[in-house]
Amino acid sequence: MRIDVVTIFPDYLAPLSLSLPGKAREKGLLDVRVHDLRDWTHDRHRTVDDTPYGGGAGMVMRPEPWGEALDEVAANRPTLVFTTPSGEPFTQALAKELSTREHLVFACGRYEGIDQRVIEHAASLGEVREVSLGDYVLNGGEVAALAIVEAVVRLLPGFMGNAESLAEESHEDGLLEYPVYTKPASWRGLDVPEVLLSGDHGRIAAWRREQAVRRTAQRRPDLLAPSAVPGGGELK
Ligand code: 6GU
Repeated sequence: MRIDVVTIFPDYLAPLSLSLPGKAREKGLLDVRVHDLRDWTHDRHRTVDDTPYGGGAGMVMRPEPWGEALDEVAANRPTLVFTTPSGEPFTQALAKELSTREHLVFACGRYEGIDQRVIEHAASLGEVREVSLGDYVLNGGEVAALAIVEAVVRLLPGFMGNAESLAEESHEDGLLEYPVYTKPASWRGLDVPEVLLSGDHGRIAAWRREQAVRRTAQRRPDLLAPSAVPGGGELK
């Protein structure tokens, strides 16, 4: 997989060469490149933003540098991911979808966002996804791009050693994961649930399922309820 990230804070993306993505790079599964949007400006001050038409607070990212950057970086029909709090929510399902792509280009928005014509133009370069990490506001899309890359890269075939550890995770079956324990069996007066020491794999599986459902009902009832959200509330 090839990943390009365009940002005005390339240093923010330094963790991409560490940890999980770093491992995938070493294995030759992944080629990540980070680009400074200002390299596609032509004025002395390397300007990337201006005031919004129609008025209002904050600054909007100008279309010209983005247009030139994306034309260059997105030459071979990639999927283009614009990170924005007004995007579709990032989910494990979307991570899986993105993990099937040959080339991802991340465009990290800052300020109040990118001139909408850039997103329109990007649709002529490849598939466009506007993606949000969740219902809260970050200063920019860089942290979102980091999170998305990490979630996607660990799904690349040949990346994770243990396919089972992927299958058992939170969200893989539409439920949060059950609580986990390791040795010692008793610690500061707190005991590991007896069933987990029983060696009875049927009982253990049933207990884990029940715990997962209980935890999901408590913390994420939206995942259990048949809901108004398209595709929401189903268990796989
Ligand atoms: Cl992708 N960007 C920003 N700026 N804030 C966010 C976000 C993205 N996702 C959640 N909050």
